[in-house]
Amino acid sequence: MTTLMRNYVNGEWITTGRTFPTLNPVDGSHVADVSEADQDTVDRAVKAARAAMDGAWGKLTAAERSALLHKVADGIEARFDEFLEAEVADTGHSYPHARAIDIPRGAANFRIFADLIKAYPNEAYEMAAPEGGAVLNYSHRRPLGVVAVIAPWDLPLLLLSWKVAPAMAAGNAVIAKPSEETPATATLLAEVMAEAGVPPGAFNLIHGFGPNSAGEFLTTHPGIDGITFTGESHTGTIIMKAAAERVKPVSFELGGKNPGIVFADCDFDAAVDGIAKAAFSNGGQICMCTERVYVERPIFDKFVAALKRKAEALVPGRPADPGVDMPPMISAEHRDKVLSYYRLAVGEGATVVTGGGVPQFGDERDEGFFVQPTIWTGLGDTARICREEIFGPCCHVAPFDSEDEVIARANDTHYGLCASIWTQNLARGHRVAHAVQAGLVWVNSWYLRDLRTPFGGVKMSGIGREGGMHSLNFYSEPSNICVKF
Ligand code: NAD
Ligand code: 6OH
Repeated sequence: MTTLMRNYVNGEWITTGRTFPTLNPVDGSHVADVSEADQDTVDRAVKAARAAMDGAWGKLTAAERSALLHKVADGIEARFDEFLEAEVADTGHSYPHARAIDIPRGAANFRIFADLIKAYPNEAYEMAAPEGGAVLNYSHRRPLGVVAVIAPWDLPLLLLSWKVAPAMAAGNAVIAKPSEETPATATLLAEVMAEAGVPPGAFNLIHGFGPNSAGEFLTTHPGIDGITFTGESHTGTIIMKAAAERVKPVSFELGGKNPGIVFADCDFDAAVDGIAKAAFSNGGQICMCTERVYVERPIFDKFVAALKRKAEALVPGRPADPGVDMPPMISAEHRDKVLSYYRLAVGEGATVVTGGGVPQFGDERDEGFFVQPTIWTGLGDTARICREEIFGPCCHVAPFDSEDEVIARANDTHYGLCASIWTQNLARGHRVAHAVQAGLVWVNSWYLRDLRTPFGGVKMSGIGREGGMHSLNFYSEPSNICVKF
């Protein structure tokens, strides 16, 4: 029997007249049908969220919300295997990846914000009143109200919960829309919310697409008090215009064209390993992946050869295949986009060091959406494949001759999400990290995350920071209370 994933509104499961299918990207097989939220469903979700703010949910203390969110984390852990199977079926992620990252981070996101909300400090200032007497100013934080969460497909549960958890910890009612490509773990999350006893309307789930569908209905809705979004920069510009109509706050984590900078004094093996991870993890489908690699000239040839060996050792395949570490692209459409860049690279005159095509399996995986990990050299920085986000397992590697030169080239982009720097000269590591225009810079590592730290991008890579107290700052608004006594 075909599974139907439904919308979850005001504690009830809702179907509409329209459904859309989701496919398993490993072999193109049908996973489930999904009920697409229409305008009426979105209206009901907004109304339910508002009622929750005015009702049981809005009356909970921070400690009570914290306890509920820990129960949500418990619920994810208790149903770990169901979440795992759901994420793997939607994304084609390998089991080791989903087991180590996708699902544990879903639970961890709820735990960290459940803990932080209990330690969230308020400011207080004392001063003397001019006419005598004392004055105490202190800030009192209120939730924004009804928050729209729009998530992408690359790390579905991780990225949705990264925003749902702090929004709810801060006391907001949430309407979450997962990507149309990956609705399964969000649907399980709604079940867990219900089981944990989250009051109706505090967490609502709507399914659908962006334009002229659930995403647009939600982000243009007059009843929304804030929007938090992860996805493409272009989508961010559309959502920001919608939010501007009513001057609503937005928090955006958007695209990137992230540089990896490798100095000749690096720990060579660690740098090759780190850049290979940064370029090819999850098939390059993580916003922090590296598609521009700059290598100091004395080690350039040796580095390219070593990176080629890493790329060619990657194993594409089914999530349970032994050693698999190269998942498919999320969809046929995304595969076609990546392949169009593979063709463009050749058209632009790149040297294809490895890859550039589609792996052949001779079985059902040929119906899936795989591409080969690909490395190019030989292009200038103005080439389109060196400037546009591809979001696939590919990178261009270019030589450089000086620190100043590589900083300028790394910064010559509209994006600014993250960068990695590889050097054993710590002073240089700090110096270059300060000069690179990015929201996150790793020195001798990549995608090491401490969830308390600010996360987000500069330029077209985003607006605002989430993570730890930065998230709680976005999802609440301070009022200054000034008391004379
Ligand atoms: P996308 O922008 O196409 O879609 C993201 C979400 O927005 C989906 O849920 C989609 O349905 C919705 N959406 C699309 N158009 C909309 C509209 N007009 N109004 C409202 N909602 C709309 O992005 P994607 O293809 O799902 O994800 C890949 C992109 O996301 C890449 O650019 C990647 O860099 C970026 N990304 C960034 C981060 C980050 O933290 N900076 C993290 C993950 C992904
Ligand atoms: C983007 O694809 C990945 C973002 C990762 C996080 O937000 C995180 O918290 O690890």
